[in-house]
Amino acid sequence: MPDSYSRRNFLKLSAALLAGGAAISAGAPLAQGMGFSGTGDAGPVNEVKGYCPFCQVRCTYRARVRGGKVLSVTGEKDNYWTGGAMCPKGMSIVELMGSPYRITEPMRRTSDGGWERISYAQAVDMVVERMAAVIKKHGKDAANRVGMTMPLWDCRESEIAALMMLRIAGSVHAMPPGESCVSSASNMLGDMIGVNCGSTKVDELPKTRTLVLWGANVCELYPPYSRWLEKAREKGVKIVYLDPRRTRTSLLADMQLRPLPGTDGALAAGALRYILENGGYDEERARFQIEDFDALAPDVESFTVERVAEATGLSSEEITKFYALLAGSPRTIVWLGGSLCRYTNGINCVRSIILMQALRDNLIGEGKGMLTFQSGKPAGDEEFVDHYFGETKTPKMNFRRLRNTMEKGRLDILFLNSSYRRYPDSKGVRKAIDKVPFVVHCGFFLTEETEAADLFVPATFGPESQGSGYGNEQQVVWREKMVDAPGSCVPSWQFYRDVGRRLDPERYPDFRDPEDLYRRFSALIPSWKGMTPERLRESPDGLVWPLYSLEEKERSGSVFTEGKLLTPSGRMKVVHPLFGQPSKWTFPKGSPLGGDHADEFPLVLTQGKQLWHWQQTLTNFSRAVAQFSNGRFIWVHPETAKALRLEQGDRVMLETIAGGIEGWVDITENVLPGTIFTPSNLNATTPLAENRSEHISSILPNYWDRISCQHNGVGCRLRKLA
Ligand SMILES: Nc1nc2c(c(=O)[nH]1)N[C@H]1C(S)=C(S)[C@@H](COP(=O)(O)OP(=O)(O)OC[C@H]3O[C@@H](n4cnc5c(=O)[nH]c(N)nc54)[C@H](O)[C@@H]3O)O[C@H]1N2
Ligand SMILES: Nc1nc2c(c(=O)[nH]1)N[C@H]1C(S)=C(S)[C@@H](COP(=O)(O)OP(=O)(O)OC[C@H]3O[C@@H](n4cnc5c(=O)[nH]c(N)nc54)[C@H](O)[C@@H]3O)O[C@H]1N2
Ligand code: SF4
Ligand SMILES: [Mo]
Repeated sequence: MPDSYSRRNFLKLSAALLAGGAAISAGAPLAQGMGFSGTGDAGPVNEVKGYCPFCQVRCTYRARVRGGKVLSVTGEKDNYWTGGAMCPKGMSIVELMGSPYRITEPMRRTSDGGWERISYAQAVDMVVERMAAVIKKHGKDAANRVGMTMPLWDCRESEIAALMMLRIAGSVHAMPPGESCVSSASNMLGDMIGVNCGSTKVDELPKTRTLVLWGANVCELYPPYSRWLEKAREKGVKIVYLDPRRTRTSLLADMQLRPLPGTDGALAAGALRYILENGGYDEERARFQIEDFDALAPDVESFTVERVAEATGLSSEEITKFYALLAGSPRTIVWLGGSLCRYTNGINCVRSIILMQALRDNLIGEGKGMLTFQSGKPAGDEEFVDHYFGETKTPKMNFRRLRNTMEKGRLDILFLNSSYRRYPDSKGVRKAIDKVPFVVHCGFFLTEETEAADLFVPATFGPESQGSGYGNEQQVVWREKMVDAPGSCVPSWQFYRDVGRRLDPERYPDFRDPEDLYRRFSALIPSWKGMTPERLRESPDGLVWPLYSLEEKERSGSVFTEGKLLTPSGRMKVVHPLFGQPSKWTFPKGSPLGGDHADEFPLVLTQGKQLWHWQQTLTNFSRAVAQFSNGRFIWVHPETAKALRLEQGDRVMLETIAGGIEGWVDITENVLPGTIFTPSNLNATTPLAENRSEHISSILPNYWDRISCQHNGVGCRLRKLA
C-alpha cells in the first residue's frame, strides 16, 4: 500500500467534515505520552475510579481529572488481580481521547461516495427509518435481514442496549468476537466440563505444582498477570511454556518446548498414551470423569514418542521429559492460549488437552484446572432481553452464515461494531459487506470500517461514560463518567436506546443511564442480586460473579464445588460424534507441514499479538504506542534467511494463496526455521507509519473448523522486493 494512501483519505475526510464545522477535534493538542496528557487547566484535581476496557485483565485505575480533562491514569493499587499494574495499551486511552485523528461528528455517505456531516438526531432518524422499513417489508423474516458484529468494548450496558434494539426486528444475529477469538476452546470446555471458560482462577497458580502455559504468552497478552507467574515460581511451581516462538513469557518458564505450529494436538495425544502406559493416574477417578474411558487407550495407541517427535519437530528427549513431568505432578493447571484455536485442528487439540487433565484428575480441586484467555461472560443477558421481548425461536447465525447471507444480498442492515478485519479473507468479507445496502459503524477513527459504512456514529471512550465491565476472573467492575465527550460523540448505550425507544416504546425499556439499566438487570437476574452498584463502587477490583445475595461471599478456585464436572451427565467423552477424538489429529488445513501447497508456499505463517497493541484498531492511532511499533516486521530464522538469501531489513512480499502484503525482514532465532511470525495488530488507515500495514487477515484464506475461523498455520513465501 502506498504510504500516501491513508493520509490522502484522512485529508479528504477532514475537508468534508470541516465544511460542516470542526468535526475532527482539530484544535486538540497532541497528547504528550503514555497515560499522561499534561497539566490541563487550572482548578482542583479530582480522582475518579475507572477500568480499562481493552483486555480481559480489566485493570481498575484512578484517573486524575481537572477542568474536564483526564490528566493521567494510574493502576488501582489495591486491585487483588493486577497488583496495581497497567500496561501501555491501556494507558494510551488518555492520548486517544484527545487524539487529533478522532472523528467526533456523525456522517452520512453521499451519493458520490463522499461524506456529509449530519446531526446526532438525523443519525437516529436514519436508523429508525431503515429499521422500520425492513420490519414492515419482511415482518417475521426481518429477523434474518438485520445483523450486528460485536463486542462493544465500552461497557456491558451498551451491549445489552444493542441486543434489545436488534430484537425489535426479531434479530439475534449479534456476532461476538468469539469465533475469531478462543471459541474452539470455550466450546470444547463447555461441551466436556460444562463450563465454557476457565474452571479455576488465576490466584490458584501458586497452589499448583506444574503450570503448563500451552500457547499462552501470558507476559505479553496479560502483562499484569506476570506477577501471578512470579508468585507461583516463588512457591516452587514448575512452569512449562509451549510456544514455537521465544517471547517475554519464555523468561519466566523453567522449561520451554517449541513445537512446530499446529502440532500441539499430536503432543497432547502422545501425553495421553504416555500417562496410560506409565501409570501415574487413578483409574477410578478417571472412570468417574470419562464416560467411555475404555475407548481412550486404543485410540491414542499410535501416538508413540517417535510419532510425536516427527509431527512436532521436538526431540524424543524433550518430549519424554515433558510427559514424565506431567505424569509425576500431583497437581497441574493448564492455561490454554487462544493460539491453539487459530488452527483448523484446534478443536481436536483442545479436546486432547482436556482429556489429559481429566486422566490425571487435574480438573477438580485446589491447584488444579484449566485457564483460558477471554474467560466466559457472566450469564444473564439473554434472560434479560427475553424478559422484555419474549423468547425467540430464530436460530443464531455464525459469521460464516452471515457472510453468506450478505453475499447473496439478503442482509438489509449491518451494525458494524467491530473490525471486519478480524475475520480471515478480510477482502472477501469486505466485498460481502459492500452488498449490504445500509451499514452503520459506531467508531472513533477513519478505519476500513468507517470506509465501509453508510452511516458513521462517533462513540465515546471509557472515561466519557459510565458503565460496567467484566474480566477474565468473571469479576464485574464499575466505571464512573469522568469527562464529557468531545463534539457529538455518544455512548453506544444511548444510541441504541434512542433508536430502540423510537422504534418500540412499548417494549424497549426507558432506562436513563447505565446505572439504571444495571439496577434493572441485577434486580431481575438471580445470579446478579448480590452485585449492587454500591458494592461495585466500593471495591477496588469489582466483584466476582455470581453473587446470589448480599450475604454471599465472592468465590475463587475450582468451579466444581460439588466434586463433579458440570456437564449434564457430570462426565465427558473421549469420542464425540461431531468433534472427533484424539486419534483424528492431522496437520492443520493449508499447512505445508501436512503437504498442502508445500512446493509453492513452503514456510509456515504464524501471527499474533504484540504487548503494546490492542487488537487491530484503536491503539494503531496512538503516537505513544507507535514508539514501540516497527510496522510490518516479519521474523525469519537465520537458516531460513540464508537459504532465501535475505538480509536484515530487506523489503519483501509475504505471499499466501490468498494474496500478498509488504513487510520487512527481521532475522532472529526467536522463530523456528521454516516458520515466520508477524504481528496481527496493525492497521492500514492509521496516519502513524509505525502502526501502519495492510491487515494480515487480507492474506489469510477463508478457513474455518466446525466452530471458529482460523488465522495461523497456512503456507507462505517471501519474495524479495527491489
Ligand atoms: N488475523 C487475526 N485476526 C484476529 C486475531 C488474530 O490474532 N489475528 N485475533 C482475534 C481476536 S482474539 C479477537 S478478540 C478479535 C477482536 O477483533 P475486534 O472485535 O474487531 O477488535 P477491535 O480491532 O478492537 O475492533 C473493535 C471495534 O469496536 C469499536 N469499539 C471499540 N471500543 C468501542 C466502544 O467503546 N464503543 C463503540 N461503540 N465501539 C467501540 C472500535 O471502533 C473498533 O473498530 O480479533 C480476532 N481477529
Ligand atoms: N497485547 C495484547 N494482549 C491481548 C490482546 C491484544 O490484542 N493485545 N488480546 C486479548 C484477547 S481478546 C485474547 S483472545 C488473547 C489471545 O491471545 P492468543 O490468541 O493466545 O494470542 P496470540 O498472540 O495469537 O498467540 C499466543 C502465542 O501462541 C503462539 N503460537 C502460535 N502458534 C502456536 C502453536 O501452534 N502452538 C503453540 N503452543 N503456540 C503457538 C504464538 O507464537 C504466540 O506467542 O490475548 C488478549 N491479550
Ligand atoms: S489492556 Fe489489559 S493489561 Fe493493559 S491496562 Fe488494559 S486491562 Fe490492563
Ligand atoms: Mo480475543
